[in-house]
Amino acid sequence: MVTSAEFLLSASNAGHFPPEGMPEVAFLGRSNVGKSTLLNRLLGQKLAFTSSTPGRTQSVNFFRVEDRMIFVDLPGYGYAKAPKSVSRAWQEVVDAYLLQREKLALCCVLLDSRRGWMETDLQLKEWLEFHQRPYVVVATKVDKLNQKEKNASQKAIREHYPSGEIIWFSGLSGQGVKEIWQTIWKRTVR
Ligand SMILES: Nc1nc2c(ncn2[C@@H]2O[C@H](COP(=O)(O)OP(=O)(O)OP(=O)(O)O)[C@@H](O)[C@H]2O)c(=O)[nH]1
Ligand SMILES: [Mg+2]
Repeated sequence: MVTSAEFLLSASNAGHFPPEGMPEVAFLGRSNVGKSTLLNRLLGQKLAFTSSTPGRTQSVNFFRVEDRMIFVDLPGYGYAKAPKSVSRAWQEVVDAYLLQREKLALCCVLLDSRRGWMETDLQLKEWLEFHQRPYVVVATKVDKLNQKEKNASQKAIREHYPSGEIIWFSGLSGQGVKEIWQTIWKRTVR
């Protein structure tokens, strides 16, 4: 597993992004979907700030993972209560990140397994496909579903994502951590 990881910096605009170097893995998804929780689970330590209050992560946070890669915790979108000025700022910094970073090796697109694709998720997916950014879908909070609900969720996610990889993740049990690491390793080997 990971032997060392550290918080690097938090950037509220593109001017504060660190210089590019190691391959980057970005965590994207709606507010409260579990991005920071997943990142902490992968690293085996609580480096990213998590909260039951949506909209907690408001800037782009960079974490160094050994001397191999950078994890990037992006602020969540689709938080209805966010003022317009905040959602515009969000859009700008996230767009800048996704457009500019040449070392972006993989985007983990997180969907709440109870909700599947929401409108904003589909917009993000189209955007990633248009700009040819590689991504994988992580369905979170799977501990909240029984088997029947999980089957229904899988079917719903597949409607907009017929053949790509779906990884089922639980921040409670750690289910999926191994699979997500396998995918990350595959995409980040230089
Ligand atoms: N049961 C369960 N709860 C989870 C899971 N993942 C996250 N949570 C909870 O969901 C809430 C939000 O988690 P965060 O990781 O902070 O979500 P986020 O996507 O980083 O949110 P923002 O930073 O606001 O965009 C927290 O209360 C977590 O404990 C999961 O897999 N299962
Ligand atoms: Mg967060």
